[in-house]
Amino acid sequence: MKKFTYLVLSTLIFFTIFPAHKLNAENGYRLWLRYDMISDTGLLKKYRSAINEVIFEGQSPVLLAAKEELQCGLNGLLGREVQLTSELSRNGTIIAGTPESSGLIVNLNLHEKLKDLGEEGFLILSTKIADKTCTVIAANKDIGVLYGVFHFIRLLQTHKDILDLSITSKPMIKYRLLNHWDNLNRTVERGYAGLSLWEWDRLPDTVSSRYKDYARANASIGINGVALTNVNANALILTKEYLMKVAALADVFRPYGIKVYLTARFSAPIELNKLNTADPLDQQVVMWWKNKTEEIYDYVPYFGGFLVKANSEGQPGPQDYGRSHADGANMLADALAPYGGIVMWRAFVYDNNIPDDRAKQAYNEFKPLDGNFRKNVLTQVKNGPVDFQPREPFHPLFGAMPLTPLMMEFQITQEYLGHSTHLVYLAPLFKECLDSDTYARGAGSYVAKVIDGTLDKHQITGIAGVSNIGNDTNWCGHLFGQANWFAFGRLGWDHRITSGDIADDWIRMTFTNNNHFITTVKSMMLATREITVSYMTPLGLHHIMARGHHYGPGPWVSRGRADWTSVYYHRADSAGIGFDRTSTGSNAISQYFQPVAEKFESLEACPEELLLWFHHVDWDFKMKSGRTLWEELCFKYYSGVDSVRWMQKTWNAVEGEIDRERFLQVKEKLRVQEENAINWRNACLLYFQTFSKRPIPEEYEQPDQSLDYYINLERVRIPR
Ligand code: BDP
Repeated sequence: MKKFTYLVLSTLIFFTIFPAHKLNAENGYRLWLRYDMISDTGLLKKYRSAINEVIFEGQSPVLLAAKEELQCGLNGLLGREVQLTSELSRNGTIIAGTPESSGLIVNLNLHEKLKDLGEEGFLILSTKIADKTCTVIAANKDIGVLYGVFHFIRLLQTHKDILDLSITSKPMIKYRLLNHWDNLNRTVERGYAGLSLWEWDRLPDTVSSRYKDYARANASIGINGVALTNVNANALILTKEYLMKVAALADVFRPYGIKVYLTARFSAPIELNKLNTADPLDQQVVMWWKNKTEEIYDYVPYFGGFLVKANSEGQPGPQDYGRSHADGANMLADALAPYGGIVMWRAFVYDNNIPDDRAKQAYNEFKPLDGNFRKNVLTQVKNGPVDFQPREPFHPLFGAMPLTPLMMEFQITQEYLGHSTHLVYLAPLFKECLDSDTYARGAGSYVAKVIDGTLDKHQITGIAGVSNIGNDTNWCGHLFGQANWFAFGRLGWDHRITSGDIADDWIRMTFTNNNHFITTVKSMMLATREITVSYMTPLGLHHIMARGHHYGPGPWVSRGRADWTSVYYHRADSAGIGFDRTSTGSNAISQYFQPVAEKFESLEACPEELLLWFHHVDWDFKMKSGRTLWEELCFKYYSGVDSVRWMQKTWNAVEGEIDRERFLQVKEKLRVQEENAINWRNACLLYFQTFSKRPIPEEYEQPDQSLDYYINLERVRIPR
């Protein structure tokens, strides 16, 4: 008995000193939504005197979620219970709501200010009402209030001034989705963060509390849709049993403004109901999808629509019946239209049987279809013409289909960028594409303007990111993978924000507001994408990763279907290296508008970072640096490795400025990243050297293993 009392007492004392949430607080689970008390006492005092009470009327699920978040954020950050009240009686009152939900807000006559903010926008205003200082978070619709609340909390988390606010904000893109490539058996295609979050076997009876945290995280960065399932789709997701599970998830997401989308396997009518065709012009098939769609909306009234990969990499599609992508997309679009649903039809199509350059195939197939799609169809285009490489030029379809809304598809999961082991901040990659000028309607026709609809006046617009999320405690496998999820959401809301500003917010919210930490880590993050390009695929090289898993180097991959090999892409020979896509080669360059095409065509004008993407270049070609191409290649690979070592030093310099747990997690990953970068460098240079027949300049540390060693490593390596 004595022993028992002792145990209870000691447990009690333990948990008083270390509250439960603190115990596992720094394992990364909380992402950027960490609401610990502000440690800067001066600032805390300021905030405390500025925020006394909250008036938050309204009972809709979205408003209740917003209220809960605001309370939770304020209580945590201010380290005291913030009073909820219904009467305005004190200075420092936060008033949140819409003109419909809140009597105070309706009386403020915000009509003028709200009128351009649409359904999701919000305003945050410091003002005086009846002589009391107030902060108003107002929106036209409930969901705008939730977004406003998250914005306001972010201001506190990032230590911004909150006394004189006049903020209006609304998303630049309408559909902002995560695409989960999650299979029903919970494996995740190209997922490196554990299993799928969706516990299909337990749903709908057991609804994990994690789903709500996932929804909160998404809403906090403006994501308003999730495609739950792999684009390589399984028709079973469309059965009643699974739809009930989907409905349970949709119910959790709905208060956070998040719609659920499903991937539609084109042959589902055959597989599920034994129809003898899936021909999109067959009336039985048309009816099947109409009925199926109706059934889905019965279970999931807040359903968003279908994401489709068809006639690509072996997936079924309309071309199996001699029909076009437009025929297929339109058939689904007609089924969804009565409910306001959309079709996201992917343009990622290519066929090994077509001898043409793979980089050209999507354009060749889709451009002629411009104008043939229904109004509720978006064509979802990957950022580059091949496949999510560390660097690609922008996809030539951007700007080339003025009558069709094109949706951006980025890959957040790092399939070709070191999985969840390498620290690569992707905002600069996303921005590089969005900020590219297509010249489609003259100078200033940026990819971003194609995507946000302003270039060709499209109302429905979209952006998708292939998720890097799994059931690992820290969600993304690598703590810095969280920054890529965060950056994707923020850019979907407003693509004008800089990579640096996004990193700044993320670091402050995720780690600390300590200036030394922020400047040090931010400078590292901003450099990482270029560093990775340098040790993986410098100067426009691409798709030279190991076969299948794409983790390490595999420039020697040569067997099997041509467009899945590395030799197809780098084309190294005794004369030089690179894929000639100029008019003397595959002429992929002709798919770009002028003067972009002209620039890419010219060996002199082509940006060096894309040189080998577009040109087959002599080993002795003089680069801008004065080095030959071979020397430049060596220089890039070596500087890539050196830079990873710099990243390690940079990270070591912030030791002690954050919790040990997360510090060590990152440090360990950086160690592996250095090891991998050396492998990349040595493997690629030794392999390309068999063609160039030139030495690795002697000032560099020489590879200590043979090419065979690296080739063997590729075969045995199981990526972490
Ligand atoms: C490639 C991936 C493959 C995907 C495909 C796609 O290797 O797993 O299914 O893209 O986007 O990058 O459909």
